[in-house]
Amino acid sequence: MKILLCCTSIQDEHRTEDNEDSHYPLGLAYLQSYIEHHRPDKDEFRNLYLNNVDYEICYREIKENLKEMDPDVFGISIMTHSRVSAYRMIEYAHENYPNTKIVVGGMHVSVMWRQMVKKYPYIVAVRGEGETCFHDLIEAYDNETSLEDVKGIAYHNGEKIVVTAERDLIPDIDVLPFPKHELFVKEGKTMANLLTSRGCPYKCNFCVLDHTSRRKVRFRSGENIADEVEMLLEKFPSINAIWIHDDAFMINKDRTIEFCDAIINRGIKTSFVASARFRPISPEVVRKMELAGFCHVLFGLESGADDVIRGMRKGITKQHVRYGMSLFANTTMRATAFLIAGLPGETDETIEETIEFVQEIQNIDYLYYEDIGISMIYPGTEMYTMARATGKINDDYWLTDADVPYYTAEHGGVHTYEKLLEMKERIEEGVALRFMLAPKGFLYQRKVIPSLIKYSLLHRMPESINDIVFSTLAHHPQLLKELIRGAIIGDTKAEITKELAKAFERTLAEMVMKRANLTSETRRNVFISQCYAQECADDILLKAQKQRLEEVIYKLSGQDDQGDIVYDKNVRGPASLPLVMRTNK
Ligand code: B12
Ligand code: SF4
Repeated sequence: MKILLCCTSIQDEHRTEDNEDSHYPLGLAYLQSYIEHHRPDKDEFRNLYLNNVDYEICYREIKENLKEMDPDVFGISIMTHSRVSAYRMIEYAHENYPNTKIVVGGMHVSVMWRQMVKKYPYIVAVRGEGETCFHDLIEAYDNETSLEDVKGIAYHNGEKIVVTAERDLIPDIDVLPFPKHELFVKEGKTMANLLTSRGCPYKCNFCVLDHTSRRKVRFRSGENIADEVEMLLEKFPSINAIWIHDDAFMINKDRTIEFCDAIINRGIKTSFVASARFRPISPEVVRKMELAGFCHVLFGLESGADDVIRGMRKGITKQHVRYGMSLFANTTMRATAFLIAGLPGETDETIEETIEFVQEIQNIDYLYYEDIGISMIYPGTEMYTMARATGKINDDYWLTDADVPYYTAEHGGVHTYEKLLEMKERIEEGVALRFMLAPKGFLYQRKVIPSLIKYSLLHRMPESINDIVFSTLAHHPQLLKELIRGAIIGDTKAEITKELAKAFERTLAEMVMKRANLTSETRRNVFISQCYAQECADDILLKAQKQRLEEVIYKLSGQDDQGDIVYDKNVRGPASLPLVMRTNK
């Protein structure tokens, strides 16, 4: 069969710009590899990753591929943020390719399948995990057998919506063939994505993940994951980091250790990044992760206010966070956090509590926020149920082309959008920008300078930051001219933003040194070299990890059993640069 798979544009302001070296849809990569594995040489595939391109490009790509391929099956992966572009393509395919079967799946469909089949009675919706279901569906199409026997789907039979029996989750996910990374990992790409487990036992009030995994956690074995990692590094030599996208990567300590051990024992040398929870955590887990090459862990903190944390049901307390951060403070790994402004229970006081708490944590180990979101309502979440109970939003909302709504009073939340934005900006200023003018904060946050500038030109920023942007522009009239030109024609060249970022950084660095009283030549030089070191952080991190692994391998080989590798906090470099110390000997 000819199968065209795709995911479509995410709504404008949530799109990331670079599609080339970004994350990619493992779900689609898993679907294709599963079918190719179980129906060898039977099908012809095309698989398009279009989340991060604008609507016009997305539509053009899909139309061209439909035309060239004239597929038997057109499958679309849909997130709530990409549903509108998906709707357009469903309509287009139905109108222009009436013989093509349209199948939809993904997070949004797993929740809203009934409404979708009602809206488009000619589609088939796959509910939840897709590999075995999509396979059985393709078989049914190929053999022209009834869809009624395909568990886990919903469709319209001309009279009514048919909902087939629920499909069991794949019990042992080690049996799945590795996802087809090569569809999305092109030459020169530096980051690959990986799933080591599926599912999360929690149900945070803003999260929708239980709809695909039903709160059951399934782990891959350490050896099976290590096989995939080895394959990735061998096949794509440009990769220097692997990003783990599990729903709850560190949820089981023994399992995390098993995974790390498999990586360490095989001497695999790469960096890992993972999203994670602050609980469960232990010194041993953290130590093993560091030895395995983890360089960055992104925690879901969301709020630093007791009431909001309790309300979101993440199962963590501030004490867990303090403990987790103290374990990271002695390592070379960077820990950052996601924060959300405006979750249920948010008030001016809880915002202050969050700022105070993050500042407290920053004294344990500098915690930079990964993103400060404004709480949004996704169907299938507890927040949506709360909002729906007010009568201000209902299931029909998702059938319209309206943007995914923020949790505002207008949609059943509490605050206005302006208030939520103000809350977000207060957190931003309290936990980040205020520190931007202190040496430590500056070093940590240099990577955000380009977005800071963009943001500063578009939004209200703390005076100090705006002043620096404007004084930088005043000293660089050519850049200012280019910026104005770019704004007029709606196309600012990337080099201009980069150059401006550099100039801004120099002005900012001067200001930081002045404020921190780094006046002597020596102190200035130390700071400047710290900035330089930060620029080389990735390189240094990789080298340090290599060195560390060599030590581990040395230790594992039995020649050295006299003590642990420990890191001396006092000799850590600026911005958490790894200075590996051997002690205990
Ligand atoms: C990697 C990732 C991305 C990537 C790639 C997206 C993609 N298309 O896969 C990118 C970076 C583009 C992305 C973007 C966003 N993401 Co995202 N992302 C993820 C993440 C962490 C992993 C996705 C993944 O690989 N899952 C594993 C695979 C195996 O599962 P799957 O994709 O669901 O696919 C399976 C089934 O759903 C089904 N299936 C899927 N598609 C199809 C299609 C067909 C035809 C069939 C039959 C079956 C099928 O079969 C697959 C195999 O079992 C998930 C969280 C998670 N753990 O799922 C969030 C998640 C999908 N993202 C989410 C969100 C909200 C976003 C944003 C829109 C956030 C925002 N507010 O800005 C952003 C966009 C902006 C930005 N700045 O990046 C939400 C989606 C919620 C929703 N209701 O849609 C999730 C669930 C996170 C969460 N906990 O809320 N994301
Ligand atoms: S812990 Fe993470 S994955 Fe689990 S429910 Fe909460 S936000 Fe979702």
